[in-house]
Amino acid sequence: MTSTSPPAGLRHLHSGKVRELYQTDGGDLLMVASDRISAFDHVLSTPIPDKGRILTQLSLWWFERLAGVVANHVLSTDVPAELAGRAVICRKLDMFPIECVARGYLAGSGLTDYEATGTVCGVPAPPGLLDGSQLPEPIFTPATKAPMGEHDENVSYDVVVATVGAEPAAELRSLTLAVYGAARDIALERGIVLADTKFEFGRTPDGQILLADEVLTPDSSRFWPADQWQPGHPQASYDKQYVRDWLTSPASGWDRHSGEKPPPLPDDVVAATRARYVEAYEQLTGEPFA
Ligand code: Q0N
Repeated sequence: MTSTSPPAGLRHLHSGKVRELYQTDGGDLLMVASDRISAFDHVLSTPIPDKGRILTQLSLWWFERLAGVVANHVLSTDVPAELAGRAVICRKLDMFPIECVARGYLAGSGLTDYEATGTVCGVPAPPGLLDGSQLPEPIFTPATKAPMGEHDENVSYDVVVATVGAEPAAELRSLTLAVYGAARDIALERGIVLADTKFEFGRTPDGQILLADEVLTPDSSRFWPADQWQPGHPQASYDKQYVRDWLTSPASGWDRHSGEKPPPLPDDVVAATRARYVEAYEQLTGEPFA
């Protein structure tokens, strides 16, 4: 299922790389996950069958498991039949324009920053850490959303304070670290290292801060198989490794720095990638993906 035709009569509110948001007649939102996949900052032309359903169901599982730590924006999964399993009705919130990132391990832009400055996005870190090392304690490394196709920009905590105010900034940091810590413990029990993850929060009219968006999926997080975790080199991506390996191999004929669009994926890469999403779902939840 890959269709992104707008649900009948609903007002389109926001397009992400792989998700669409609509406003319902009642003023709530309909969030629809597609089967699209992105790699190297491109949305690929080949969908991954069931990806939208897998990530939606995984996010719902997490929301339930984390309900004691933070309330969330989900209202219902009662959606039009053609969107079954890959859409949710959620509360329309006043969103904080901040990507709330928690990092427990060194990777990605955190690693790049550490190697250049010895700090991780402005937060001091001890010397001697390697690619993939666990940090002494999880840190909050906020970012602001970049236009599509660009990387999010890491910002200092002071910028968060200047953007949302001191009290909300402290609450966002504290919630981000609390949710990350709870999710990291759950994931590790299932043999998965949750290296880092990104949350979005919004506020209700009465001032309550709720966890929004889709959470703790391979699209918003780095998951590493715990039994293969070994600091000192890049950890294999749980979900997109086959896609990245093929796109950077001579077989694809594509140069990621050419400015050209990536080519369509071969069937075996699609199948292996779908299997990785299913495996992430099943390993985390302990349930078969129906
Ligand atoms: C919403 N995005 C993704 C904030 C926007 N529950 C909600 N209510 C209102 N708006 C949104 C949600 C959700 N989920 C989420 N756009 C609108 C883009 N983010 C980027 C960071 O800043």
